[in-house]
Amino acid sequence: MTRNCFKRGVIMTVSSLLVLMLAMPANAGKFKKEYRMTVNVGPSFYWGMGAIKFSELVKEKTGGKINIKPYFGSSLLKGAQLKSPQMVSMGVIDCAFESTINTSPVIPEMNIFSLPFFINNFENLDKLEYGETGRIIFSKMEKVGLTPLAWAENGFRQVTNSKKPILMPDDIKGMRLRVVGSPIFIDTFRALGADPVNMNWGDAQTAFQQGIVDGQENPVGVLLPVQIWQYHKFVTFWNYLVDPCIIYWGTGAWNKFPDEIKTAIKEAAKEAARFEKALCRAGLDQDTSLKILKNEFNYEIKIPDPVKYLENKGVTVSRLSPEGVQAFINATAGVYDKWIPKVGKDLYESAKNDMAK
Ligand code: X2X
Repeated sequence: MTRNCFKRGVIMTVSSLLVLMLAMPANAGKFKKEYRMTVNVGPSFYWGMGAIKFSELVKEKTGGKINIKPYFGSSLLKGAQLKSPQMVSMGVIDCAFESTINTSPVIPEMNIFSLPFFINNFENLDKLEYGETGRIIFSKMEKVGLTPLAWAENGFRQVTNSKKPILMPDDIKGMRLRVVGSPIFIDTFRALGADPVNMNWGDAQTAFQQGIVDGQENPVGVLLPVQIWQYHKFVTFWNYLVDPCIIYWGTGAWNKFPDEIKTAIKEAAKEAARFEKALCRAGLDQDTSLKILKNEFNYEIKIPDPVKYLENKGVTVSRLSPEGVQAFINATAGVYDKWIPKVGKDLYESAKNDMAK
């Protein structure tokens, strides 16, 4: 190719690019065609329904400029649910609607929610999330390149099994239980003398079906869509720890959004989180969440009383006596000795302060 020929080629390419740019609408090119969101569970879970709501609201509030596609079942991570925060902070995945458990490998402070028998009701949880503790946790996220947008929920985790009612630590001894791959779960169930095995959620359902494990622990919003009664006839509602979710975005990309887009996405996150939390709490907080769904979202939930629903499916639902709770607290004391230093003594104190308010 002669020099002139090359020059002409370059000029032509540049000018055709200019023509193309002029032909495009003002915002095209500024935003991606699709923003990918990782979600560990499926679309029929309350958590998954919240993720769908978030993407719908974002579309609506940004006038169609921002399109989020939820990728369910951690499919962007090949099921490796604990990898979500790294991938979002690196910008490989744009955003997440994720459990604090799945975020805890990168932000150990998230384990505050997994201390056994520490936060035991919605009131305490709300005090933490909207108090000093929540503020500290959000600031920790910002330090690792994650921009938190709103607190959402998976819920208080309840234990299910195929053997017998769990009322005292002795009942759980030797039980093979699927737990999530976060190490505090292994420590807690070992302290109770159980035989915990960790596996990703994607593998867990097969393990229930095949009876590889005797039991597992998850909130109502997970127990219902997996039809846990098919595998486990015993559920203990022990609220032994809670699993909030957080809607978050990778900071690198977030900072490039214009302010009006940031505001619209944040509003969408807050609204979707309010809806999703109400789904997860429906029938578990008297009629508070049922009213939110009906009055604010014009939404009639299919299962307004999850406990009764489980009982109707032949599940024996148990609750711990005060002595039972104390026995479990005593049996898991060692978990606090090991995990408070990891979570941070200050954060632990602030959580206690928030709950005392
Ligand atoms: O893996 C689990 O148990 C689940 C679905 O609850 C989480 O993602 C933490």
